[in-house]
Amino acid sequence: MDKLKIGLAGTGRMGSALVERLLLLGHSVTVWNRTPSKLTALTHLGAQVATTPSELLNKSDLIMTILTHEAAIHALYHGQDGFLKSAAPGKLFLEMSTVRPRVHEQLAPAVLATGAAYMDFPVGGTVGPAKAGQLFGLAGGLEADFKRTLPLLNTLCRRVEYLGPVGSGARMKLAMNLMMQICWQSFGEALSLCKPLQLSPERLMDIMGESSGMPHGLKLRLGMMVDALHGTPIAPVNFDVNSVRKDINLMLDEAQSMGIPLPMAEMALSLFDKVSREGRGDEDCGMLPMRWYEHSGDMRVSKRPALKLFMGDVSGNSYKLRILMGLIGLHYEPIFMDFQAHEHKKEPFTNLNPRGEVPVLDDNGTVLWDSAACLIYLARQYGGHQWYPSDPLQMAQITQWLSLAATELQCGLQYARRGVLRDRWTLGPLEKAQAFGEVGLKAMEQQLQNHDWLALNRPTLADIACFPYVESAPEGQTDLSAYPHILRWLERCRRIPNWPVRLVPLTRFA
Ligand SMILES: N[C@@H](CCC(=O)N[C@@H](CS)C(=O)NCC(=O)O)C(=O)O
Repeated sequence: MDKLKIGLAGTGRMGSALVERLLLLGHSVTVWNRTPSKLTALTHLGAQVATTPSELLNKSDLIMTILTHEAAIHALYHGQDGFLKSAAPGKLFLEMSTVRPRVHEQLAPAVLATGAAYMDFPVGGTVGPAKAGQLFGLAGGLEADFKRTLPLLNTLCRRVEYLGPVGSGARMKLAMNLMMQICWQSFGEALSLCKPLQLSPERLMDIMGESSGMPHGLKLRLGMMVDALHGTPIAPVNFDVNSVRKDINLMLDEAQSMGIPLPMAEMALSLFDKVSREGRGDEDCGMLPMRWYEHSGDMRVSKRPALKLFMGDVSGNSYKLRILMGLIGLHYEPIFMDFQAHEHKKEPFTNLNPRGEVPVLDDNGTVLWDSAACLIYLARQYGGHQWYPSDPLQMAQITQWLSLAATELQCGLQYARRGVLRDRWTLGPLEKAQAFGEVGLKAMEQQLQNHDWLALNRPTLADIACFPYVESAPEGQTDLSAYPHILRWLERCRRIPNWPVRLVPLTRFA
């Protein structure tokens, strides 16, 4: 194959590996990077340096660009010294960044107007395969351009696919990466199920490697995973956590524009986001399953700092959180607010909750207020799928009752109770509060006529959130004897193992 004058802009990990490969193949390679200091190592290998993108264009027949995001591509092509500033007849651009298809669809016409040709050509595979010419190339553009470039592409890739017009390669790349990116977490979860087996890292990876669910990319890294389990972090970093987050965001944006939900990708993103928030965004994404495995002790009793619950002893909203934490078995430090001294209406408490109300939850510095918000957080973070599953319909069915607990039960039953016990009439006289509370009770009674639990067919956050103010309704002079199904439901709830009782005995008004 003829040696070509090739320019490459964007000498990150992948760009540099490609330059190494091209030089090895004997091509004349000119490089440009926004940060010129990153070019030194490549010049030692024989690459020439261009000081501007337009200089790179002048020195090359084929220009490869591989950048981290859309804004960088825009600047490179449209910027002051960018590629689009001069005519480029006969040249060919190969845009290899992982971006959404529309980035290519928008850029291609501007490139064609300069007389050059344009293809999107993202690749599967990371640094190792790039250096060894073992990538998987995904091409979009004119078929004629693809055919004339194929000899070169074949020297970079173990397989090359032409997928259709400009943007098609990018679409396939997002789809392929989606499967890879969600596998990290499932691998970690699978490993954590094996923990009681106490296998050596070598044996564990050897057996796991035989699973038909093991993706190719992960299989290639099993050796590194063994090292990681022995305490050696994966290095050099091939694909970092923040790059994964960027990719999943692109997938989700693309899917949204097509009206398609991607629930698995969404869940994977939230887990990668969490890792990044912990300051580990630069780590190789392969560390994610390793850490999941290592730290997947029993979440309820691990040595993590205890949760803090700012609460009141007669507070029904605090009681909701106590119930859930009791059922999950979560340890927490109770911090009782001095309501007589109005501690909850002053700093420093109002810095935690500007509403000046309990409950407030502090999970190792993450502060949340509002009982419903705290219930959802605790259920999802520590309670598995039992209390608030991630299925959209089931979530909504439970949330209906969280809403009823926060409106009719709180502003009806609770305000009646507070008026009677404290002579504090928040939204009007007793009868008004009682009447509003009865709207909630009637809805519950109707549901419980045919169901044991308020939502789904098992106890969930719905039951936990509604319990406290229904149980204490007699304190607000609401007689529950007209609601036999509710009374039986209260008993059913109390019989759930570890269901905590109220801190202050019920005062019965009847
Ligand atoms: N929507 C809030 C309501 C919280 C609330 O009303 N808390 C009461 C105790 S149960 C409180 O702190 N009241 C103090 C006050 O209003 O002075 C939630 O669900 O957490």
